[in-house]
Amino acid sequence: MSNLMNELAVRLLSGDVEVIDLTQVLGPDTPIIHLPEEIAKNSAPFSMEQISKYDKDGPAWYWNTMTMGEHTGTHFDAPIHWVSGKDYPDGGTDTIPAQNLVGPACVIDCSAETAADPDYLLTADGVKAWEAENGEIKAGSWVLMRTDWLALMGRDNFLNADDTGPHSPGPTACCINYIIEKGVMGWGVETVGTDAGQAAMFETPFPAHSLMHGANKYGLASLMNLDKLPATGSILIVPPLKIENGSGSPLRVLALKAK
Ligand code: 23J
Ligand code: MN
Repeated sequence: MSNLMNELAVRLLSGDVEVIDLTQVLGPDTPIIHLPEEIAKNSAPFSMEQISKYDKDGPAWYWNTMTMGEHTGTHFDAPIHWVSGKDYPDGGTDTIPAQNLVGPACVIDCSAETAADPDYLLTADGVKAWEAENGEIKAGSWVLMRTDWLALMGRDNFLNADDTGPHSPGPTACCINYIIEKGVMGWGVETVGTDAGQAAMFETPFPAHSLMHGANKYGLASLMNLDKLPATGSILIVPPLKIENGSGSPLRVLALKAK
């Protein structure tokens, strides 16, 4: 085992193991979800207030106070985020076992389908087709849906909303049930939330939220750079802030990948 860590250290230092950043910049222009005002309250956008900048308020230091919702930008969804996961004693950002926050990634490329149809839904059959090419999804893996969404829509049209609501890709309920059966750790996407834009209207509303969190599993939203990862073989590092009783948190998402 010590050989393994030594080898990893050598390969990180030589650049044979690359660190890929899957995180969007977090700032006032970071896209956030917008829920219909009639049904729900919305989250505060990101803002920052300067405390000092090497000036009279702090002569040698620069720092800020930040305000934002837990589900802002590239962020982690904990099981207690959803009512279906509310009773898991290890389902909050402070109680999730650290061992669950580093693990292998399976990247399913849905970029062509999404470019053709922004409401594209990944099905269980789509996942099975990926497995036929790349091998079975192993228990403990993260499943990541690559859509190249930021490059396709830009920050300004990230929600892609019209009078019929937001239009962005996501999973079907069958897809989520299938990966839960496989024993996955979590589900990650490049869109604003883990569910499709139209998921409020599904027969099982918000399946990535209700089913995943109901099974004590995790979500990642607003990822980017999934096009830089191989279909299998990368390791994801996804620790949310240790917020007491937190439902989620912005985070830096990193992946390790052999060159
Ligand atoms: C609250 C209500 C509905 C949704 C969400 C949050 C998210 O997408 C989220 O960031 O978890 S769909
Ligand atoms: Mn969220």
